[in-house]
Amino acid sequence: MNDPTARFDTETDAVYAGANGADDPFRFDEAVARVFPDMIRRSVPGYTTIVPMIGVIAARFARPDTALYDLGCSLGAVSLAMRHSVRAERTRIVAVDNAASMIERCRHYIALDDGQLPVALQCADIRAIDYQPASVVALNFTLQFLPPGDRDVLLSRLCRALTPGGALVLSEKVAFDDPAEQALLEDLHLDFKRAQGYSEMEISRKRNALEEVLVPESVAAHRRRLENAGFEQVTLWHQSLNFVSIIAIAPEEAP
Ligand code: GEK
Repeated sequence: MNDPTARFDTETDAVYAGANGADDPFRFDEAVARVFPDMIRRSVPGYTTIVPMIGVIAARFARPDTALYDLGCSLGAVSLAMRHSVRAERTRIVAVDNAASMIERCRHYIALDDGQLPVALQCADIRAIDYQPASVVALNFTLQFLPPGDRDVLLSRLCRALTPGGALVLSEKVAFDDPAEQALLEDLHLDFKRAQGYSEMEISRKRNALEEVLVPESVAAHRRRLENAGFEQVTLWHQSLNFVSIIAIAPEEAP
Protein backbone atom coordinates (compact mmCIF):
# COMPACT_ATOMS: atom_id res chain seq x y z
CA MET A 1 0.00 0.00 0.00
CA ASN A 2 1.15 3.46 -0.85
CA ASP A 3 1.76 5.50 2.31
CA PRO A 4 1.19 9.15 1.39
CA THR A 5 2.65 10.37 4.68
CA ALA A 6 6.09 9.18 3.55
CA ARG A 7 6.14 12.19 1.19
CA PHE A 8 5.76 14.79 3.92
CA ASP A 9 8.82 16.78 5.00
CA THR A 10 9.10 16.75 8.74
CA GLU A 11 11.28 17.95 11.52
CA THR A 12 11.75 15.73 14.56
CA ASP A 13 9.07 16.41 17.16
CA ALA A 14 10.76 18.18 20.07
CA VAL A 15 7.75 20.33 21.06
CA TYR A 16 7.84 19.02 24.64
CA ALA A 17 11.62 18.57 24.88
CA GLY A 18 12.52 22.20 25.68
CA ALA A 19 11.18 24.70 28.19
CA ASN A 20 9.23 26.86 25.71
CA GLY A 21 5.52 27.21 26.47
CA ALA A 22 5.29 23.46 26.70
CA ASP A 23 3.07 23.58 29.75
CA ASP A 24 0.17 25.28 27.95
CA PRO A 25 -2.80 23.21 26.75
CA PHE A 26 -2.08 21.45 23.44
CA ARG A 27 -2.87 23.53 20.31
CA PHE A 28 -2.52 22.79 16.60
CA ASP A 29 -0.23 25.77 16.00
CA GLU A 30 2.72 26.41 13.68
CA ALA A 31 5.19 24.54 15.94
CA VAL A 32 3.00 21.42 15.86
CA ALA A 33 2.27 21.64 12.12
CA ARG A 34 6.02 21.76 11.38
CA VAL A 35 6.70 18.45 13.14
CA PHE A 36 3.27 16.87 12.64
CA PRO A 37 4.20 13.85 10.42
CA ASP A 38 6.91 12.82 12.88
CA MET A 39 4.67 13.50 15.91
CA ILE A 40 1.70 11.48 14.75
CA ARG A 41 3.75 8.49 13.52
CA ARG A 42 5.65 8.29 16.84
CA SER A 43 2.53 8.84 18.98
CA VAL A 44 -0.29 6.89 17.31
CA PRO A 45 0.39 3.17 16.88
CA GLY A 46 -1.15 1.92 13.65
CA TYR A 47 -1.37 5.37 11.99
CA THR A 48 0.74 4.40 8.96
CA THR A 49 -1.49 1.36 8.38
CA ILE A 50 -4.79 3.17 8.95
CA VAL A 51 -4.15 6.03 6.50
CA PRO A 52 -3.55 3.92 3.35
CA MET A 53 -6.37 1.57 4.44
CA ILE A 54 -8.79 4.52 4.46
CA GLY A 55 -7.88 4.86 0.79
CA VAL A 56 -8.77 1.19 0.27
CA ILE A 57 -12.05 1.59 2.20
CA ALA A 58 -12.93 4.77 0.29
CA ALA A 59 -12.43 2.96 -3.02
CA ARG A 60 -15.10 0.43 -2.00
CA PHE A 61 -17.67 3.00 -0.83
CA ALA A 62 -17.12 5.99 -3.14
CA ARG A 63 -20.01 6.73 -5.52
CA PRO A 64 -20.10 8.99 -8.59
CA ASP A 65 -21.29 12.59 -8.12
CA THR A 66 -20.62 12.66 -4.37
CA ALA A 67 -18.13 14.29 -2.05
CA LEU A 68 -15.49 12.46 0.01
CA TYR A 69 -14.80 14.34 3.24
CA ASP A 70 -11.51 14.39 5.15
CA LEU A 71 -12.48 16.12 8.42
CA GLY A 72 -9.61 17.41 10.54
CA CYS A 73 -7.37 16.78 7.54
CA SER A 74 -4.13 18.18 9.07
CA LEU A 75 -1.59 17.87 6.20
CA GLY A 76 -3.98 15.88 3.98
CA ALA A 77 -2.70 12.32 4.47
CA VAL A 78 -6.18 10.81 4.18
CA SER A 79 -7.08 13.05 1.23
CA LEU A 80 -3.97 11.85 -0.61
CA ALA A 81 -4.73 8.21 0.20
CA MET A 82 -8.29 8.61 -1.14
CA ARG A 83 -7.10 10.57 -4.16
CA HIS A 84 -4.87 7.70 -5.28
CA SER A 85 -7.30 4.86 -4.72
CA VAL A 86 -10.82 6.08 -5.57
CA ARG A 87 -11.90 5.34 -9.13
CA ALA A 88 -15.57 6.49 -8.98
CA GLU A 89 -16.30 9.22 -11.52
CA ARG A 90 -17.05 12.86 -10.75
CA THR A 91 -16.16 12.55 -7.07
CA ARG A 92 -14.34 15.33 -5.27
CA ILE A 93 -12.49 15.45 -1.98
CA VAL A 94 -13.31 18.13 0.57
CA ALA A 95 -10.57 18.48 3.21
CA VAL A 96 -11.40 20.59 6.26
CA ASP A 97 -9.29 21.76 9.19
CA ASN A 98 -9.67 24.78 11.47
CA ALA A 99 -5.90 25.21 11.98
CA ALA A 100 -4.56 27.67 9.40
CA SER A 101 -1.00 26.31 9.76
CA MET A 102 -2.25 22.81 8.85
CA ILE A 103 -4.35 23.94 5.87
CA GLU A 104 -1.45 26.00 4.43
CA ARG A 105 0.84 22.97 4.48
CA CYS A 106 -1.93 20.71 3.21
CA ARG A 107 -2.39 23.06 0.21
CA HIS A 108 1.32 22.71 -0.56
CA TYR A 109 1.23 18.88 -0.51
CA ILE A 110 -1.93 18.70 -2.61
CA ALA A 111 -0.35 21.04 -5.17
CA LEU A 112 2.77 18.82 -5.35
CA ASP A 113 0.64 15.70 -5.82
CA ASP A 114 -0.26 14.49 -9.31
CA GLY A 115 -3.60 12.78 -8.44
CA GLN A 116 -6.55 13.59 -10.67
CA LEU A 117 -9.45 13.94 -8.20
CA PRO A 118 -10.19 17.56 -7.33
CA VAL A 119 -9.45 18.49 -3.72
CA ALA A 120 -11.16 21.52 -2.14
CA LEU A 121 -9.61 22.80 1.08
CA GLN A 122 -11.59 24.61 3.75
CA CYS A 123 -10.12 26.29 6.81
CA ALA A 124 -13.21 25.89 8.98
CA ASP A 125 -14.69 24.24 12.03
CA ILE A 126 -16.20 20.89 11.06
CA ARG A 127 -19.15 21.68 13.35
CA ALA A 128 -20.00 24.82 11.39
CA ILE A 129 -19.91 23.84 7.70
CA ASP A 130 -22.75 22.70 5.42
CA TYR A 131 -22.27 19.14 4.20
CA GLN A 132 -22.92 18.15 0.59
CA PRO A 133 -24.12 14.62 -0.29
CA ALA A 134 -21.15 12.37 0.47
CA SER A 135 -20.39 8.69 0.00
CA VAL A 136 -17.34 8.64 2.33
CA VAL A 137 -16.50 10.68 5.41
CA ALA A 138 -13.22 10.23 7.32
CA LEU A 139 -12.78 11.46 10.88
CA ASN A 140 -9.23 10.17 11.39
CA PHE A 141 -8.33 11.04 14.99
CA THR A 142 -10.38 14.26 14.93
CA LEU A 143 -13.64 13.64 16.81
CA GLN A 144 -11.60 13.10 19.99
CA PHE A 145 -10.74 16.82 19.99
CA LEU A 146 -14.39 17.97 20.06
CA PRO A 147 -16.10 18.40 23.43
CA PRO A 148 -18.13 15.19 23.97
CA GLY A 149 -21.35 17.25 24.02
CA ASP A 150 -20.77 18.33 20.40
CA ARG A 151 -20.10 14.83 19.03
CA ASP A 152 -23.70 13.56 18.79
CA VAL A 153 -24.96 16.47 16.67
CA LEU A 154 -22.02 16.23 14.27
CA LEU A 155 -22.42 12.48 13.74
CA SER A 156 -26.18 12.85 13.12
CA ARG A 157 -25.46 15.53 10.54
CA LEU A 158 -22.83 13.33 8.87
CA CYS A 159 -25.20 10.36 8.77
CA ARG A 160 -27.80 12.54 7.02
CA ALA A 161 -25.19 13.83 4.55
CA LEU A 162 -24.11 10.31 3.59
CA THR A 163 -25.78 8.73 0.57
CA PRO A 164 -27.51 5.34 1.21
CA GLY A 165 -24.87 2.75 2.09
CA GLY A 166 -22.16 5.42 2.44
CA ALA A 167 -19.37 4.98 5.00
CA LEU A 168 -17.95 6.96 7.88
CA VAL A 169 -14.47 5.96 9.03
CA LEU A 170 -13.94 7.00 12.64
CA SER A 171 -10.47 6.57 14.17
CA GLU A 172 -10.01 7.44 17.84
CA LYS A 173 -7.86 7.01 20.90
CA VAL A 174 -10.15 5.07 23.24
CA ALA A 175 -10.54 4.33 26.94
CA PHE A 176 -11.59 1.00 28.44
CA ASP A 177 -14.23 0.40 31.13
CA ASP A 178 -12.26 -2.50 32.59
CA PRO A 179 -9.51 -0.92 34.79
CA ALA A 180 -7.00 -3.73 34.13
CA GLU A 181 -7.46 -3.48 30.35
CA GLN A 182 -7.18 0.33 30.55
CA ALA A 183 -3.97 0.13 32.63
CA LEU A 184 -2.33 -2.47 30.39
CA LEU A 185 -3.05 -0.75 27.08
CA GLU A 186 -2.19 2.70 28.41
CA ASP A 187 1.11 1.40 29.82
CA LEU A 188 1.90 -0.30 26.52
CA HIS A 189 1.15 2.97 24.69
CA LEU A 190 3.67 4.73 26.97
CA ASP A 191 6.18 1.95 26.19
CA PHE A 192 5.48 2.51 22.47
CA LYS A 193 6.30 6.21 22.89
CA ARG A 194 9.50 5.39 24.81
CA ALA A 195 10.48 2.97 22.06
CA GLN A 196 9.94 5.83 19.57
CA GLY A 197 12.55 7.87 21.45
CA TYR A 198 10.36 10.19 23.54
CA SER A 199 11.79 10.99 26.99
CA GLU A 200 9.85 10.67 30.25
CA MET A 201 9.64 14.47 30.42
CA GLU A 202 8.22 14.77 26.89
CA ILE A 203 5.70 12.02 27.57
CA SER A 204 4.49 13.54 30.80
CA ARG A 205 4.30 17.12 29.46
CA LYS A 206 2.37 16.05 26.38
CA ARG A 207 0.03 14.07 28.58
CA ASN A 208 -0.68 17.14 30.73
CA ALA A 209 -1.12 19.34 27.66
CA LEU A 210 -3.69 16.94 26.17
CA GLU A 211 -5.70 16.64 29.39
CA GLU A 212 -9.20 18.03 28.67
CA VAL A 213 -8.20 18.72 25.02
CA LEU A 214 -8.30 15.09 23.83
CA VAL A 215 -11.15 13.27 25.56
CA PRO A 216 -11.20 9.52 24.78
CA GLU A 217 -14.36 7.44 25.14
CA SER A 218 -14.93 3.69 25.09
CA VAL A 219 -15.62 1.73 21.91
CA ALA A 220 -19.08 0.95 23.39
CA ALA A 221 -19.79 4.67 23.81
CA HIS A 222 -18.75 5.33 20.20
CA ARG A 223 -20.87 2.44 19.00
CA ARG A 224 -23.92 3.75 20.91
CA ARG A 225 -23.45 7.26 19.57
CA LEU A 226 -23.06 6.03 15.98
CA GLU A 227 -26.19 3.89 16.26
CA ASN A 228 -28.16 6.76 17.84
CA ALA A 229 -26.99 9.00 15.01
CA GLY A 230 -28.62 6.59 12.53
CA PHE A 231 -25.70 4.43 11.36
CA GLU A 232 -26.58 0.79 10.73
CA GLN A 233 -23.55 -1.41 10.58
CA VAL A 234 -20.82 -0.40 13.01
CA THR A 235 -17.66 -2.48 12.62
CA LEU A 236 -14.35 -2.15 14.41
CA TRP A 237 -11.81 -2.89 11.66
CA HIS A 238 -8.52 -1.90 13.33
CA GLN A 239 -7.09 -1.79 16.83
CA SER A 240 -3.55 -1.06 17.89
CA LEU A 241 -3.31 -0.78 21.69
CA ASN A 242 -5.71 2.01 22.73
CA PHE A 243 -6.19 3.37 19.20
CA VAL A 244 -9.03 2.05 17.06
CA SER A 245 -10.72 2.63 13.75
CA ILE A 246 -14.38 1.91 13.06
CA ILE A 247 -16.45 1.79 9.87
CA ALA A 248 -20.06 2.92 10.28
CA ILE A 249 -22.41 2.50 7.34
CA ALA A 250 -25.39 4.76 6.63
CA PRO A 251 -28.75 3.04 6.06
CA GLU A 252 -29.55 1.90 2.50
CA GLU A 253 -32.91 3.68 2.71
CA ALA A 254 -33.31 7.02 4.50
CA PRO A 255 -35.02 6.27 7.86
C1 GEK B 1 -4.48 12.61 9.58
N1 GEK B 1 -6.75 13.34 10.07
O1 GEK B 1 -3.27 12.90 9.39
N2 GEK B 1 -12.74 21.60 13.12
C2 GEK B 1 -11.80 21.33 12.17
N3 GEK B 1 -10.62 20.74 12.45
C3 GEK B 1 -10.38 20.40 13.74
C4 GEK B 1 -11.30 20.66 14.76
C5 GEK B 1 -12.53 21.29 14.41
N4 GEK B 1 -13.46 21.58 15.34
N5 GEK B 1 -10.78 20.23 15.94
C6 GEK B 1 -9.57 19.70 15.65
N6 GEK B 1 -9.32 19.82 14.33
C7 GEK B 1 -5.33 13.63 10.27
C8 GEK B 1 -4.93 13.73 11.72
S1 GEK B 1 -5.09 15.41 13.91
C9 GEK B 1 -4.97 14.14 15.07
C10 GEK B 1 -5.87 14.55 12.54
C11 GEK B 1 -3.92 14.28 16.09
C12 GEK B 1 -8.14 19.36 13.60
C13 GEK B 1 -6.81 19.83 14.17
O2 GEK B 1 -6.48 21.12 13.75
C14 GEK B 1 -5.86 18.75 13.65
O3 GEK B 1 -5.26 19.11 12.44
C15 GEK B 1 -6.75 17.52 13.46
O4 GEK B 1 -8.09 17.96 13.68
C16 GEK B 1 -6.45 16.37 14.41
O5 GEK B 1 -4.98 11.54 9.26
O6 GEK B 1 -3.13 15.25 16.05
O7 GEK B 1 -3.87 13.36 17.02
